[in-house]
Amino acid sequence: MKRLIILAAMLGLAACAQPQSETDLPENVIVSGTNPVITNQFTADPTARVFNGKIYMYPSHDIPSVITHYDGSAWFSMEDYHVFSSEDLTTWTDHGVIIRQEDVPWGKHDAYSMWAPDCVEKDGKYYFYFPDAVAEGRGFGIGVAVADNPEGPFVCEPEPIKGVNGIDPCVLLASDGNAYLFWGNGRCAKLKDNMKELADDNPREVMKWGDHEFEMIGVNCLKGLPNRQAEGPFAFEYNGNYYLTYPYVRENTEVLGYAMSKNPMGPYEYKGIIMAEHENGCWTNHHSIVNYKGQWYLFYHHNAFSPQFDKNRSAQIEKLYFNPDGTIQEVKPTLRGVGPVKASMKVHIDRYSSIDGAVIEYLDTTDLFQGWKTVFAKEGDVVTFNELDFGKKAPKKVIFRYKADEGAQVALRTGEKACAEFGLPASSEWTEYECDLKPVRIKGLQDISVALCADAALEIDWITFK
Ligand code: FUB
Repeated sequence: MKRLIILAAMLGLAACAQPQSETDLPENVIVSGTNPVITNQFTADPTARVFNGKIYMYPSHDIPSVITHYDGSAWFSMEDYHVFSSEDLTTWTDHGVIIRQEDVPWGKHDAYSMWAPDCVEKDGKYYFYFPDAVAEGRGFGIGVAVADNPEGPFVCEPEPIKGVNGIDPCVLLASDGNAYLFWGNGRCAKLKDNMKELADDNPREVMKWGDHEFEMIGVNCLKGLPNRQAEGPFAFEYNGNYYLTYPYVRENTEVLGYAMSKNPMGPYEYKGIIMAEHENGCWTNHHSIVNYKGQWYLFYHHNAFSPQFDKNRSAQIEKLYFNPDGTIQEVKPTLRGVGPVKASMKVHIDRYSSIDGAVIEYLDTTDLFQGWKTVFAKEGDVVTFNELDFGKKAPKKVIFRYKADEGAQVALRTGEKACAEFGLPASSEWTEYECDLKPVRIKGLQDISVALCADAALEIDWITFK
C-alpha cells in the first residue's frame, strides 16, 4: 500500500484529487463561486490583478468598528491587508496578512486606516500601494511595499510617496511605457521608473484653501466631470482607450461611473454609470476591472455580511462587457456571481439567479458569516441557480440540508423540465437527507430549480449531488 501511495505521489495523482467537500479543504482555502466571494472575513475595495496566470485580489480588510468618526459614529476600521488568489474565481486561497499597521514606518500605528490598496508588477517586482494615516501631521499618505512574489513578503518603504496626500491609490502601467499613479478624487501623476516616487516633470497646480496657498503635483482628471465625493479611482487601458472609473455620489450614495480619454492624464470625457447605487443603501462602492482568460470582470463591494453597518463590506464579482464603440455596459449586482459551481459542492441555492415566492434569510443572526438559507412556504415557491456544473457523469443522489417541521415535498427541475420529486421527512433540526436521483440523468451545465410542491414550512441550507 505504502509503495502505491509513493507511486501515486510521484505521478502527481494526489495533487490532482478534487476536494470532496468544502469541509475537506485547508483553513486558508475558501470555496464560494457565488457572491460574496470571500466568506470568512470582510473584504472591501477589491483590486484584482492577474499575475503569473492567476487572479490575485488585494482588498482592504474591514473589521467591526474600533474607532469613531469625528461625529461619534462607528467608522471604517482597517488594521491590515490580506491577499487572495484564485485560478477559477471559485476556489480562493487566503495567503494571510501581508502588511499590518504596525509595519508601516511612517504610519500612525493605531489609526485603523489602511484603506483601498493596489498592486502592480514591474520587471519581476511587485509594488503594493496603500493609504494609511500619517504619524506626523494630518491626513493620509500613500505607501509602497515591495516583494518578489505577488503574495509577499512585502517590505515597506521608509517614507510615503512625496507630494501625495490622499487615499485609494491605483497604478496604471500604460502602453506609452510610463506608470501613472491615480489617487483620491481622480488626481493623477506620473511615477519615476523606480515606482516609488513621482516623476520630476509632472504638472503642478497652485490651489487655495481659505487664505492658504499650496502646490499640488499632477492633474485632477475629474475636473468638470460628475465627481461629488469621488474617490477610489481605477484606471486601465483597453483597445487604444484609457478608462478612468470611479465611485461618486449621484444622489445619496455612491455609483460607479467612468470617463474615457486617449491620454492617461486626460482630458477625460464622462461616459456614464458602470454600476448604480446599492439598493439597500450601502453608502460606498469601490471596484477594479480586470481581464482574466479573455473575460472582463468587475470586482466591487457590498455589505452583504453586515446589513446594519455599511462599513463592513465584502467583495463581489460580475462579468463586464464593452460596446463596439468602447463604452461599458452597465453591470447589475447578482448573488450568483461568476465562479463555476460544481454539483458535487455544497450548492447554496440562496445565492439564486432568480426567485419567486421563496425568501432568503440569514442562517444564524449572531454570526452572519454562516451565510443564508432559503425559506419556502407556499406551493410553487421556487429558486433557480444558474450554470451548475454536473460534469460528464450523471450523479445518482441528491442531498438536501434542510429543516421542515411537518416534512415537505419538493421538485427539482433543470431548465423548464420537472425532473424529480422528493418527500423530505419531518425534521425540526438541520438534517442532511439523501434522495435517489435515478433514473434522472443530469449532465453538463444546467440551470436548476428547487420548487415546493405543496404548502409547507421548509428551509434549505444547501443541496449537493453525488
Ligand atoms: O474602504 C475605505 C474607503 O471607503 C475607501 O478608501 C473608499 O474608496 C471607500 O470604499
